[in-house]
Amino acid sequence: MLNRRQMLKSAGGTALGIGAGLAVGARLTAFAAETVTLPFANGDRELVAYPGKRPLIRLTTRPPQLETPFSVYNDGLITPNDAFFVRYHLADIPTEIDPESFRVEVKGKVDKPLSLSLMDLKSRFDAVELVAVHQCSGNSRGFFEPRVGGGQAGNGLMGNARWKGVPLKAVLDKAGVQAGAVQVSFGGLDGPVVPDTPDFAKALDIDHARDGEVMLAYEMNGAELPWLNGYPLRLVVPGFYGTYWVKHLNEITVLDKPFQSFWMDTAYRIPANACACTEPGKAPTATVPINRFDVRSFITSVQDGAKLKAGELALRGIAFDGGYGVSDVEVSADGGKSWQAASLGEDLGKYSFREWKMTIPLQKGAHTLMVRAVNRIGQSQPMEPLWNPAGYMRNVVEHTRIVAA
Ligand SMILES: Nc1nc2c(c(=O)[nH]1)N[C@H]1C(S)=C(S)[C@@H](COP(=O)(O)O)O[C@H]1N2
Ligand SMILES: [Mo]
Repeated sequence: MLNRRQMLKSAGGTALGIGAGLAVGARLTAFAAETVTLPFANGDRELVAYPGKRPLIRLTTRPPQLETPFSVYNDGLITPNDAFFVRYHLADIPTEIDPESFRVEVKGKVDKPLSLSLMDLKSRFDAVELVAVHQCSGNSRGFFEPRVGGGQAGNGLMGNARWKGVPLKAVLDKAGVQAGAVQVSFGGLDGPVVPDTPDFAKALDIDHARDGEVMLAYEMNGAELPWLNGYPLRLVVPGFYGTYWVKHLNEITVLDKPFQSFWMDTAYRIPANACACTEPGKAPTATVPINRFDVRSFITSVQDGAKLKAGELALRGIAFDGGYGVSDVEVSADGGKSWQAASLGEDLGKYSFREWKMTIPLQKGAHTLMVRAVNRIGQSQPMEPLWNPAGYMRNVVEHTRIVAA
């Protein structure tokens, strides 16, 4: 038996517990291996290894916020657990969780409140699996012009994993949702250090919560959830931004009124218009809670600024959207004047990264490569970046400048 109460030391001196996968007595020390520079002002970051993680790009120390180095996305369609990004709002993150005594409470407007152990979830419900992209609303925020406040991330606050768990619908059905229910709220084990800071909590509309896809996940890529990704249980909300994917999930409450919380009413809101954008520098007149991903695509095989050999260039990358599924990916090698269809790789499901590939002839000289994706309902990506005050939802067609000799 592994002793999950094992404490580990990180570089900041904070004790961090660790999930399965490490033998009793193992000690990991977060250490700075090297530094990287993200391509915007003040983009210098340390690469730091935390428990259960390979060296990742550190945004903040307390709580740990870690970004995936972009090269990882070229290694395969599934993002390995030890490379998956980490985001927390509140500094008091759990350092000790006993998997035997852990319970998730299901309460509020239900006929029969439940208190479920991990064993209950695994033995009393049918397990489901789904490949889905998880992405922070503020992924790529560091590229916003004019700059906006918040974590100055490059493109590494996203990842694609195979999640396994129990449909939230099955758990709600067992508890018996009462007539008049309108939303379900979710809370986790982490909390604020200062009592005045609002505890992190999110809510979904009742129909969304019961769509059969929203999942209480206890496994990620065939292993227990990494500690920093929400061990032992997290909410998975396919196609929706990461803010709803509550980690260390221990409270599910059915409500007969819309949930009131700083994290729904004030934070994580976007302009209430079709582009979720405002004129740069301007505040929106009306807002709505952030919801589904927009369409994005990236070249992963070539980095901006690369020096290459003229001849043939094999390009590949990833594309994804909020769950309609990517239907087409096009590549331009002349700065957007002409576009050609790329071929799509294996379909791991409509919520997954989709691989694309294309080989282009490469003349000597400087070139600007671009990629854009279209989803099954015809949504695509803007040629010019859209702006909003919180720095959410960047999905501009990216430019990759290369020189061939
Ligand atoms: N308990 C808890 N869950 C949380 C958060 C948090 O601060 N606490 N942050 C949310 C946000 S904004 C994001 S982007 C994702 C990050 O998940 P990850 O750390 O597994 O990548 O967790 C979400 N769930
Ligand atoms: Mo986030």
